[in-house]
Amino acid sequence: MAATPSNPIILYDIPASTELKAWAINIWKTRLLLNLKGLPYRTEWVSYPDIQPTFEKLGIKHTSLKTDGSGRPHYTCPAIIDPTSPEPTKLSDSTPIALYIEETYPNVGPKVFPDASKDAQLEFIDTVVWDIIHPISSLVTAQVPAILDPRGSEYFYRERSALRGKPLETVCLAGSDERKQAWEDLKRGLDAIAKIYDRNVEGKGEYFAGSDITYADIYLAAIFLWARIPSDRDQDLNVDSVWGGIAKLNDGRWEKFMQKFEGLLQVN
Ligand SMILES: N[C@@H](CCC(=O)N[C@@H](CS)C(=O)NCC(=O)O)C(=O)O
Repeated sequence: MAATPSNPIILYDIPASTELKAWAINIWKTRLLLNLKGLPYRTEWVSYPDIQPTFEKLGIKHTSLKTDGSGRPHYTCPAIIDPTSPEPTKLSDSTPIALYIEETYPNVGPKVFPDASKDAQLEFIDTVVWDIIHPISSLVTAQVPAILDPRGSEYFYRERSALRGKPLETVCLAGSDERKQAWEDLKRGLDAIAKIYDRNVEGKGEYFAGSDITYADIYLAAIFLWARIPSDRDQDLNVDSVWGGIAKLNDGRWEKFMQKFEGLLQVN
C-alpha cells in the first residue's frame, strides 16, 4: 500500500515563528518535492533538542556524526515515514529521501531525476551549491535563534556558537569585513550557478536541465527559501533578508526563478 490522504507520508520538520512555519533549507527540499509530486503528507513538528530522542524512539537513523570530534551521532531533519506496506519506510537525509520518493512513486507527478540529467544533478548538489550555502549560512545564522521556540533557540545558539568558535550574535555583524566577504562569496557562487543554468539552452537558462523543474532546481529554491529568515543586518543594501539581496542580483533572475515555486509552498 502506498501513501494515501488518510494514511499519508509523515515529514519531520523544525518549527519557526515565521509566516510559513517551515524555514530550514534541508526540509524545504523534501517539502517542495512532495508538493511538486502531489504526494499526500503531513508534518510533525520537532524542536531541535527533541530531534534525537524522537528519532531514536521511532528508529530513524542519524545522518552523520557531530563535527565536534565527540563521535556522537547527529540526528537531523528532514526525515520521513512512508506507510508503504508491509513495513513503513523510515528514512532521513534529504538526498536519499528524494531518490527514494522518485523510485517508490515513479508514476506520481513529474520525474525529478530524469536519466539524462541525474548524474549532473547529483554532482551539482554535492559541489557547486555549497559555494552559496556556506556564505548564506554565515549571513543568516545569527538570526535563527530569534525565529525558533525557546528550547530550540537555546539549543541552536549553544551548538552553532560552539561550531563557529564565537558567540553566534557576533557572526557576520552588520558592516563587518566578515559580512562583506560572505556577500562577495555569495555573489561569486551565484554567478557560477547562473553560468551553469545559461548553458541549458533548452530551458532558456531558467532550469538546471531540460525545460522543467528537476531536483537541482528544488535544491536551489530550498536555499533561497532559507535565505528569507528576517534580518536587519543588511540595511545598507536596503533589504530585510539575505533573500532580498539575492533577488536584486544577476538582473533579478532568481526572483523570476522563484516564481516557478509559488504554487509549491504549501505546508501540509
Ligand atoms: N545531510 C542532511 C543534513 C540535514 C540537516 O543538517 N538538517 C538540520 C536542519 S536544516 C538539522 O536537523 N539539524 C539538527 C541539529 O543541528 O541538531 C540532509 O541533507 O538532510
